[in-house]
Amino acid sequence: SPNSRFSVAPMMDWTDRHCRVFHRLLSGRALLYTEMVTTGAILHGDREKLLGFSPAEHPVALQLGGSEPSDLAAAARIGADWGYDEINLNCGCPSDRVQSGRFGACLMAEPAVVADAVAAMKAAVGVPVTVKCRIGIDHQDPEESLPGFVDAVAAAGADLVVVHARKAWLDGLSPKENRTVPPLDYPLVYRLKADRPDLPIVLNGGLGDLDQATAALARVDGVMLGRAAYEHPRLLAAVDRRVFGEDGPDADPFAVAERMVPYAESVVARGFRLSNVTRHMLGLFNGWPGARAWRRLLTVESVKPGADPRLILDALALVRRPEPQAATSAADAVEAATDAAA
Ligand code: FMN
Repeated sequence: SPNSRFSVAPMMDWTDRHCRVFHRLLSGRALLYTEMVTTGAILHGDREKLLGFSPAEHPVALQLGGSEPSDLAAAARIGADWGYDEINLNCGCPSDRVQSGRFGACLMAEPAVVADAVAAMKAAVGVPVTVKCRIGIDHQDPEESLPGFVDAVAAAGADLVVVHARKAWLDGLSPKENRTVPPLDYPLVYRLKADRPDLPIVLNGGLGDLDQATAALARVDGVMLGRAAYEHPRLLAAVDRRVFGEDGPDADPFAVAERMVPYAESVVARGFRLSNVTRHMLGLFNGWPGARAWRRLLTVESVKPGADPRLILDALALVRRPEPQAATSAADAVEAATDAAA
């Protein structure tokens, strides 16, 4: 979709529906991904809990974990029926639990299996079907294996491929180490794109801010940011203007926080703790005076049973917008350093 030019990555435990509502208030255009949901969970589990989301989150892509084509087709159809705008297949996640079910990054070694799965998903839904992968795993030589993998899934009908530009080393590294230790190789992804003008390719991995993201957009069709977007959500406020060329002011972080109050009220009214919503908002004011007090008040108070969503306004009163000319002042540097140490 045109929104693929900028997306927020699928992240387990992070990009849940509450996080996505928050991110959507910061950017109207970014494509938002769910956490990975396994086919087994969708076929046998509590679908409202696994798949329920708010209309305000659109456009939103459902990421599936699995490898059995008929299960993936059935799960994709259920996802499309729930209103997801895209169905994505996870071929990049390295965790053990995931390997044992034969899905995630280990599928990089089985392009034919992935191609069958993509073909089955395409036959089942009308929305785009996409794949998220690594450049390779373990012993593979990505120069050699990645083009074959990508061409196989494209031939099977994949509408777009997201490439996390590092290998996954399935022996011996934790999932977290697998997001930092294997080196990034952007040039390989750029060449992959240059050789396939008709296949949309999205670059993911290590993009730390919008300067890096927009620079990469000269070479690929889209960028996907994970940790930087989650940890520094204010960067999303400039995406509509800087990536999508829209006129109008960037979303104001104070206004976004205020708009989260009625949303949090609806969540709390359904019996959930306020912290389910506020935990995603802790980084909103990183680098601004009061950011640490904001973070601390929300962290300590919103986990308490019965915490009132108006706590967000109390926390907001502790934050100050930096003076424009003082954006990189010594006071901010101290605040940022204090936050980093906290
Ligand atoms: N990738 C997936 O494809 N599916 C997931 O469910 C998933 N969960 C993640 C959870 C966390 C907490 C993090 C940090 C990453 C996860 N990833 C997952 C990987 C990200 O989607 C992304 O590929 C990776 O973090 C690299 O991008 P980044 O450097 O912009 O963060």
